[in-house]
Amino acid sequence: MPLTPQQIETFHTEGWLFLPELFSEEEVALLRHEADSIYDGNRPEVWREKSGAPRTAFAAHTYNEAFRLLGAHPRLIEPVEEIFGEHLYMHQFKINAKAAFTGEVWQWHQDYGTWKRDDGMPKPRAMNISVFLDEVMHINGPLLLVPRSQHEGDLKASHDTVTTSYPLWTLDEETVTRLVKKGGIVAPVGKPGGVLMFHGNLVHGSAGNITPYPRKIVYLTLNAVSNYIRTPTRPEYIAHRDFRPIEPVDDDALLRLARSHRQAAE
Ligand SMILES: O=C(O)CCC(=O)C(=O)O
Repeated sequence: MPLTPQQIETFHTEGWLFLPELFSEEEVALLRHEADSIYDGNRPEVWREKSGAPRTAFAAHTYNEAFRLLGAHPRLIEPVEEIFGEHLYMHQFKINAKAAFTGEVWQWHQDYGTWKRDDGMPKPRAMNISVFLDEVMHINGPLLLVPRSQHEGDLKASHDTVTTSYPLWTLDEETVTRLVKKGGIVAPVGKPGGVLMFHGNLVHGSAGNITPYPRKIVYLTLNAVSNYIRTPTRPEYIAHRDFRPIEPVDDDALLRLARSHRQAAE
């Protein structure tokens, strides 16, 4: 379903857009189940918190059928193609766990800050579009966004390799305070199946999760094909080198797979 002109305008002004219930419970239940079995395995693409709990699983679309279909799903690819007016390839794919009781912080940052410095991405013509696999609540570490901060461009950042297990180019407190004074902070919440898209320069982060409620979110980082990365430094499974345009699958492909899994289990 194409974005409405009003949604496109909101995205350009505010830097983010939330689309509730874009995926059904049947579709999301399969993804949740597959995510948990990926976390339970010991693939090198699964990164862990210092406690050993899963933090993120990279590149599941390359080895798991349900996530392959999600990574080429028209409900995710088409809105981003509409914004950029160009075909897209997958720059990064990750399933962030924010595990119950132990999920750790994501420091304040802009995604493009890392894509530019670590991967040599020329312009902020990439963005994250994310799918909630669990209910995201105000209490279980939702994403915190600073609306309209994308208009500030690429901000000064420093490489934080110590706060968490995942190195990130992060913003200082003075910068975040200045931008929050202007734009405030929002925390989009919603049921599993909701989709959040946000501009590559939108300032965001998330707090730790000390509740018994896990908060899994899948992030597709979709990059305009002409904006392919020039000087990657991170492993292939974190910053992909396959720049071929994504060909969307059928809209019901994930639902069909969910049904076939269910039948096989009965
Ligand atoms: O999942 C989260 O809480 C934050 C993830 C994030 O900020 C990112 O991947 O850039």
